[in-house]
Amino acid sequence: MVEYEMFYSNPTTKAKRSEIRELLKLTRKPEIISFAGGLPSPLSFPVKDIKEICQYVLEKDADVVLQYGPTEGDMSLKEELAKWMEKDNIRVSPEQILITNGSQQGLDLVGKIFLNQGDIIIVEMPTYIGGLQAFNSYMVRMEGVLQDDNGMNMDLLERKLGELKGRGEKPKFIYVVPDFQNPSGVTMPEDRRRKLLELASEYDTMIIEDSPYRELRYTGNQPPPIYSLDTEGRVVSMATFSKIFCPGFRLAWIYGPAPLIDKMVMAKQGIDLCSPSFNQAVAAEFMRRGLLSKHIEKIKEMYKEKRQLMLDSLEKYMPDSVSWTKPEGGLFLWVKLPEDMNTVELLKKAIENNVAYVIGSAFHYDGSGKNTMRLNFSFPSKEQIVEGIKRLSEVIKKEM
Ligand code: PMP
Ligand code: G9A
Repeated sequence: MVEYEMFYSNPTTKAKRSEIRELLKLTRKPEIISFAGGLPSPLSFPVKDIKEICQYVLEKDADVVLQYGPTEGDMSLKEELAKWMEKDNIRVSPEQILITNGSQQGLDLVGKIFLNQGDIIIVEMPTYIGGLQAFNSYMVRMEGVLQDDNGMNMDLLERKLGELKGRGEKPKFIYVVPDFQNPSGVTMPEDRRRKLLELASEYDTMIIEDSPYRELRYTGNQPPPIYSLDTEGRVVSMATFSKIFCPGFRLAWIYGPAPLIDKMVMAKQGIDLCSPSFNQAVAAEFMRRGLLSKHIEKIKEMYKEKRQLMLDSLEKYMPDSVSWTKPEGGLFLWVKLPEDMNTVELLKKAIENNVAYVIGSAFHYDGSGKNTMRLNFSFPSKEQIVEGIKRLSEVIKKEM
């Protein structure tokens, strides 16, 4: 027998499975009501338009759309994206955009161009599990900064940066999900975004702004993207088609200072040569026809109702000692149980009762947050939201 362990690289030896990806297998069972995965509602997929556009691009451009494409991404898609982002005061040339296979690849590319083993990065507590997984594969040291209802706490960040400086260390970057964060659902207001930029400048570090949910605002006003406030070239940002179109296309884009995008292009060449030409052509045509903004309006209507229903159901069924965030957009909210409760233990019971969530500790680089959980409200139907929250509340009450 071959002892494979002897051959593995250090990152592979250290690697852990994603709790979400594992849970997704389980929640495919039809009897389980899943608040786990961050999946769009399948009812939101614009199937008819996609069918028609597939036919159109094949008839018009089969020789191009079925061929390899440039690593940088399809120019007509990048032009559409540059135009699209102008509404948020983001001014980028197509050369500053790289098309990726989901933002998940963007996170890996950021890791590839910036991270050496042992480097320090700063993450939110809690933060997106896929970010932790991507950056952990570069064997970095993570430092966490707690969030409050307005995202990463800037006083704590300042203290952390000061502490690190005192030890002669500088983080490579600060990773934030500023809009309807995954997992907490909270949004960073403009003054915090400005403070974050100020601190990044003072301590000479970079900011990675990961924003898959910005377009999905159901109430309140949108603060400007961090990228749009940056005057020094310290921000690399990413956005994705996954939550506003369909994740099965695996299409996203990363944008930032041209020299950094150029390094990421080289890194991507060694990974997959290019993102799928066909998917890019369909997405570009979807945008060209003005369908993306119409589609977003439609899904916002859908998710706005679901969010409200989940908030109302929590209010109605949860015991008083349980609290949760009230996100103004996105796909998630974050539930806190009393300190002495453990959502890892509770998950087995929840699943026995046919309801699932993601344990909060999965979103903490240090495994803390044992009394927290993330709930998704976009994927379940309205009936499932009410019934699932009822089931979950019963499981929690029994455990108290
Ligand atoms: N970043 C964040 C914060 C996310 O929530 C997700 C998806 N859940 C991703 C990145 C990856 O998305 P995708 O690869 O589908 O674009
Ligand atoms: O891993 C996936 O399927 C994407 C969803 C991410 C999430 O649930 O945060």
